[in-house]
Amino acid sequence: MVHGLELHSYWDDARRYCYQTTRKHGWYILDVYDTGPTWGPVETSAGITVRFPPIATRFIRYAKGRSDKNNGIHWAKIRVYGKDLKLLNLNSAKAILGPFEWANPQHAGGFIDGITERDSWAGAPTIGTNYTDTCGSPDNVPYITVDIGKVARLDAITLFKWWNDVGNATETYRRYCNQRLQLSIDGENWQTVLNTGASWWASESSGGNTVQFRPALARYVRHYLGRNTDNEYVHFIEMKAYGEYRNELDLSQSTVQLEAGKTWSLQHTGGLFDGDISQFAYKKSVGAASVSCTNPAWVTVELPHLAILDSVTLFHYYHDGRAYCNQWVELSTDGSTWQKVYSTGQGYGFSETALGYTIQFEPMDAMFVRHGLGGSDASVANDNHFTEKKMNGRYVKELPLDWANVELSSNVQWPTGILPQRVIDGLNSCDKWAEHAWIDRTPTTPTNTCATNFPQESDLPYLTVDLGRPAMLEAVRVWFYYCTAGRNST
Ligand SMILES: [Ca+2]
Ligand SMILES: [Ca+2]
Repeated sequence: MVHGLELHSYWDDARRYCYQTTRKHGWYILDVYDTGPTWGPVETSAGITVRFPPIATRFIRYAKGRSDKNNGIHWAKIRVYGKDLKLLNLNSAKAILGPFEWANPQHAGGFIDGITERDSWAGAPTIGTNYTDTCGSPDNVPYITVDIGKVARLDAITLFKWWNDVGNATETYRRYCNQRLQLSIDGENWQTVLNTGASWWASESSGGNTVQFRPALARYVRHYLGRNTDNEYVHFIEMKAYGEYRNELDLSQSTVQLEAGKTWSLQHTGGLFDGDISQFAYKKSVGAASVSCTNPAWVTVELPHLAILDSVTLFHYYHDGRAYCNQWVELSTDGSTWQKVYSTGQGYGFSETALGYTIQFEPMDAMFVRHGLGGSDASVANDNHFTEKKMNGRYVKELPLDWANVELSSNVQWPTGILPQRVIDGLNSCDKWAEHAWIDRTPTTPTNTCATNFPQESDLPYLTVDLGRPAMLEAVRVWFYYCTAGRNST
């Protein structure tokens, strides 16, 4: 998985280079940097940093033109940032053959048995002489669906087929046409990440061929495969997936807030995370009375740490198959700015079941998850029941700051007694405020507003944390003086 490049060139005379590009050449599918005919940035000893969303890749091509100082083209160094791909364990996966006349339908599992050797073809799904594809109709292409068993984030997929190392009259190595690879969360809606059409795709070899795509959530992977350059047989040998299974967050340390002004008939907030969704579990969970499709009530879960979430599953009372109206879910990192990821409007949502309802979305930072719920279509009462919540994602890991140093800015006079390292010592007690970084601007500015105290951004006091070494940062959390209620900083 690669997410950044550092491109170094000759830089001593502050030159710039044009026509710098990682644009597609042949089968390269991703362009992460392209200056076109204009000059790129002035070169320095730091090089040029290019950032992009993570993608699995093996080859990086970097082309460049002349500089604005002379005709010379100098590549000095390339640094690549990322991490190795992680193989997904497919032990619980099932390979399901499409409706074709397979030579050996009993060997469907050979597609995901971990064996990639060419000679293992007889123990892996094969279409034999009964197939007459000419790389023509895409409707007549054999396929296999792999049900991974649960939703995972997939980063890349490697496909292995029968390959030859001796060549033939027209092709050095065997190639296959009509290849498609599709991903799906639910087995119904598919995202196509490879489609060769009638063209021959990449040459086959013992290492297989890896399909490159932006990381995607999927439980089902479907692979279509046509004939090959040697003959009309179709040999699926193996599929390897790279990525990670979704991780269920431990919510036991969360806190819950119930919307003010509503009539909460049940307020057992711990019941939202106790795993119990049995028929009378609602009595030991949370519910509001007098709700309706125009008068929902919300529950906010505050996670113990910032998390990167990719789904939320909602459980309500379901034992009579009821549906609830006016449902929504929104996420926030600070509890004040919210992003909606689900809404039924004032209408009814899904019919409730023991599976709950899972809302999937692109991985998103969140510390607060708010869920609104109106009344139900059950005739018994105008109340609602939140019985359980589950969330998938991961908590953001705190970076140890034991190599770090704090430096105070030199554009202001800081009070004496400040111990800058206090800012990263993990403690934020109110009685130690004078030892943390602080400054009082009142004597020089009689009017206490942000505009008069700090007319220029260059007047602002600041501190710098030197982490001591480079790190991939995902979030920074800052505490200001909070020991007097109602204070805001700008
Ligand atoms: Ca195999
Ligand atoms: Ca529960």
